[in-house]
Amino acid sequence: MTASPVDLDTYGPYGRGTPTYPFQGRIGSPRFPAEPGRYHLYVAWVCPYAQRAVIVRRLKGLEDVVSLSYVDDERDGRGWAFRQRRGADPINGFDFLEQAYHATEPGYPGHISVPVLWDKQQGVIVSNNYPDITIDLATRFGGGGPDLYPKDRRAEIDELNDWIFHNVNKGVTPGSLEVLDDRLKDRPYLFGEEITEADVRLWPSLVRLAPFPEHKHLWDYTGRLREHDAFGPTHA
Ligand SMILES: N[C@@H](CCC(=O)N[C@@H](CS)C(=O)NCC(=O)O)C(=O)O
Repeated sequence: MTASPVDLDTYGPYGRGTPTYPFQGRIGSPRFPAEPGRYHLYVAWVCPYAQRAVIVRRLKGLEDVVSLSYVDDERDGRGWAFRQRRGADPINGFDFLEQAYHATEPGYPGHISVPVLWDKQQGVIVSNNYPDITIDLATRFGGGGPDLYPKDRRAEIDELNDWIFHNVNKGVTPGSLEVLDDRLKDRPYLFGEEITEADVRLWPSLVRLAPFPEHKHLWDYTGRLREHDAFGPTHA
């Protein structure tokens, strides 16, 4: 089954609730061991926060380890839903993503966000806390690809990620593109020769900006990642 079409007349527009993060399980904890095949990602094609999880899954070669599906691109008052455009929910047959929340916590009052990491074995949400999801995908299942969160650079990566959140992800602040452009003048990625979690945090915001070729290094960097097969196919 899938949800009926978006119907703003009947259901009104989606009303964003207060962000709450009651689901903050971690892969690798006793409750959620890092077992291949056990977890599923619900993401939205249009959501840059969810896009990060898609990128990391691909970078680490986890396509056969963690399954993934998309909610529809549009919402009405019923929130994220599964429709024909992106397909039915292959795991639970839900029509609406809120069913995953209510299966986890009956009467759950918070807002319904993507990405969601779902535990197929216990039938509950592990996490909807997007920064934890990418870190856990990057570090808990082995997998190939770059070390996105190298132990000796975690503090620096966390610090830059925080800056990226406040100066780019939430809206570009004056001067921030110049700072990034300067940083990238002598390196292909934010931390040097290898892609890290910081690049995964930054790029989904950059590809949504109007063209900025005056920031040549940053512009080239955005194009470089666009060519990367873990990044490019995640964006229209
Ligand atoms: N701070 C965000 C992080 C993730 C996020 O923004 N996801 C968006 C889509 S890009 C979402 O599903 N938000 C829920 C909402 O709009 O109520 C949130 O929880 O809303």
